[in-house]
Amino acid sequence: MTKINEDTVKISVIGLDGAGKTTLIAYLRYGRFIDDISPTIGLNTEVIKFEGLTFHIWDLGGQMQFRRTIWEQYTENSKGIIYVIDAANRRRFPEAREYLWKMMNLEHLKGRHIPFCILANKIDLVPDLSEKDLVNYMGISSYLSKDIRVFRTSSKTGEGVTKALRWLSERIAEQNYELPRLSYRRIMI
Ligand SMILES: Nc1nc2c(ncn2[C@@H]2O[C@H](COP(=O)(O)OP(=O)(O)OP(=O)(O)O)[C@@H](O)[C@H]2O)c(=O)[nH]1
Ligand SMILES: [Mg+2]
Repeated sequence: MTKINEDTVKISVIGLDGAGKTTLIAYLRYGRFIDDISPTIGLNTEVIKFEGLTFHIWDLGGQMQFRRTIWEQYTENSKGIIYVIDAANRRRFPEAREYLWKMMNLEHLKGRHIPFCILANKIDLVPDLSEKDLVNYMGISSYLSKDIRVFRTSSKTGEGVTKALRWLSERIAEQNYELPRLSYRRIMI
């Protein structure tokens, strides 16, 4: 079991219930699709090594009752946020958009250059949906910056998962005072 120490980077994974957060984390952990995952009640944490970095991943339940309390509380001190959207469920885009905006404007996240990795997940079900489409649906075209990006992913096929994580870890490493040590570790491991 990987230990948590001061080099471990805290990341919070949020998004509506059923978006595929826990499945994504399971993909990262086991390298394959795990299809019998139950809805997350409250939160779970997982420690994952990714390209020489150790991520302490906080998987925050997406059901309504967890959004106000757990999302707000447990994103504090995160070095990065992953916001997962079910790209195949257009009916819930307005709700996904509402909470994305809420979180981007949260006091402890806003203006602090904490990278937001927004995932158009379940892209295997809607292969024609582009990143630009999702940006438009979420109303975030003017928010996109070097800290806020959208990636097309599938927690089923693994498409886009490594690319998104790599971007997030690079952004975190760049903005972190531990940069030299992180870079050194990345090369050595
Ligand atoms: N086709 C497809 N199905 C997916 C994908 N990701 C997740 N699923 C399915 O979507 C359902 C919900 O996945 P979860 O990982 O439990 O979703 P969650 O975001 O953790 O949901 P909460 O824990 O309730 O917040 C499951 O049946 C998954 O198998 C994906 O990329 N493609
Ligand atoms: Mg879950």
